[in-house]
Amino acid sequence: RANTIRKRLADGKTVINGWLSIGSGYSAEGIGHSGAHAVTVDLQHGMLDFSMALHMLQAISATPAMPLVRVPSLDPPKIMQLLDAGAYGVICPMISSPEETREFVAACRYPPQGNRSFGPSRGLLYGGGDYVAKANETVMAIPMIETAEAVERIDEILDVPGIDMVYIGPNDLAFELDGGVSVPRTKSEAALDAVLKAATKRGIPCGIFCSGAEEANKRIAQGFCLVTPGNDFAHLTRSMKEAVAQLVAE
Ligand code: 3PY
Ligand code: MG
Repeated sequence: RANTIRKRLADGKTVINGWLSIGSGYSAEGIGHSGAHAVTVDLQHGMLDFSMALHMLQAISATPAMPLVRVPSLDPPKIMQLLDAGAYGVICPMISSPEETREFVAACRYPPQGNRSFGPSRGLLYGGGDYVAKANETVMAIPMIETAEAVERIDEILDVPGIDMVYIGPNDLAFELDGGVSVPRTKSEAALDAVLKAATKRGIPCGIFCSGAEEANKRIAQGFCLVTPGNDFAHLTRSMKEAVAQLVAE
């Protein structure tokens, strides 16, 4: 099975990415049918673990969306297990150096390009019989840029072969560069724009987490190729609040 995110990016099209923090196969399946091109199961900040992520990846398989995961940290065995569970791309938080980038990319690739261990499990069920042969060109390695050090070392990071995209965490970056998330984001906004330009110049697509559709549209106009227009919990609670506010009730 081809990774349709790669095709959209190659065609210069935007990728809309759903974001799952609620541990539920049912809601993963619903978000997968929302029209989003990709859906990310978040094992860093989401309220879920590996066994729930497995069910969610199975649920996403029943939809047109491509299954991605965000791992909790740069932990190669965990990354490999989630790839074996059928993730077609891995977003890895807090990547700050070329050394970490190399370790991350290697975990996503079978030898000789990397050191992913053999045991494709569900990757075969989702990907098909040629999964292993094609895995290195199917699976996407997506380091997150969200630390001051990563911004400083962005050229060295982008020089590491095999990066398929970089994904910006604007909130951690605001903590690092502006000293908070509820303060003017002058430095982090300038930094993330510089990262976007550096990546784009090298032909590396750049994605970003957004609070909702309005911000996502601005990021698309800014030049981002993949946007996450808010997570599942935000959408659920926002629309319930709107419904409650509309009710005519004593
Ligand atoms: C951040 O904004 O730091 C993120 O990691 C978004 O998920
Ligand atoms: Mg973050």
